[in-house]
Amino acid sequence: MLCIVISEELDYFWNGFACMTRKSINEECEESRQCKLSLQCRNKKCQCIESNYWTGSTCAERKSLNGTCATLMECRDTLFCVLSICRMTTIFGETWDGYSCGTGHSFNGSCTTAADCRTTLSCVFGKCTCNSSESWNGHACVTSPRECEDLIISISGIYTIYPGGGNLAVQVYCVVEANKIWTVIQRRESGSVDFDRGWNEYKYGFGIASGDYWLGNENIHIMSTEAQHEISIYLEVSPSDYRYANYSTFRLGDESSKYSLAIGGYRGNAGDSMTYHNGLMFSTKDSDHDGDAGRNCAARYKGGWWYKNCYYANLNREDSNLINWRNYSNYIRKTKMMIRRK
Ligand SMILES: [Ca+2]
Repeated sequence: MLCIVISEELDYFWNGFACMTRKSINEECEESRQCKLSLQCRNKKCQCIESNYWTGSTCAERKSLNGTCATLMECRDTLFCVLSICRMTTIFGETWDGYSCGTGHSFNGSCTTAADCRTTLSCVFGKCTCNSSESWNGHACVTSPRECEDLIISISGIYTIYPGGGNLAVQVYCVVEANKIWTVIQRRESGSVDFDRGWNEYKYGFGIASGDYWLGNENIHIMSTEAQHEISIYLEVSPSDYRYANYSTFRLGDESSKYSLAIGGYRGNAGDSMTYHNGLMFSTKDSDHDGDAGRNCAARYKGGWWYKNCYYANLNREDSNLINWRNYSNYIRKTKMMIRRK
């Protein structure tokens, strides 16, 4: 266990039995933690991500137009290292679009036909744009990632997804854990975002992907009805006291159903506090669809949720800083709700 504590982050990783040396560029791998930091395991080899090059000891960002360079490798694709500067080719008509050299206008540039646009772009209503199932990643149109699982990633972090494959870009936190990629729909860690919000804010989402947020009932509905999803709920009282509740079924109805919840198939070590909420409608302080005729549960506990009379679990509760999970604790400090396709 010593290598985990002392130098897991540096040159070694724990393979379940022993400390193993992290692998270098182009060495064979099965997952990214086997590779040296800054390398990712892609096509079973430790590699730099596409926009980077290997310096001999680490991955570094390729230089943009007019950046200093020693070799061609250090310049972005389509640039050449000439007299120690990354320069454009001299092919007539090429321009720099902020990412690479090429002919034609970049994304959102004006056009009459697709020939006026960079490759992969179409000309729609006089503007260079991607077709509806694709999105612009800064240099090309690519199939829109509908949720985190569609991204080619090996590190947890903030990424852009397009729920339902539409044009609406949403920043989201993706968790990569044990070879599974999850889309975080709810996160409370810093306590800096107020969860006592109204119907429309819960509908469209609030907060920030780098901190606390609610992804939005509309996005969650779209994602969870496109394909069958499971959910993993993380609950933390303190760094040494945390639990999981996983459910093999998770789906949110549309707005006309008041984003009603379908959840079931519990497993975990937090106890099952969500099955109580199965089949219930979402309520907010300004839109009461709970199972309690005498009061407005969302107003009482300050947070939107699938209330009945009123709850067993209440992870959006703002009242008195008491985030609740009946079978575990009333003093939860951090929560994360994340989903993936089954
Ligand atoms: Ca009520």
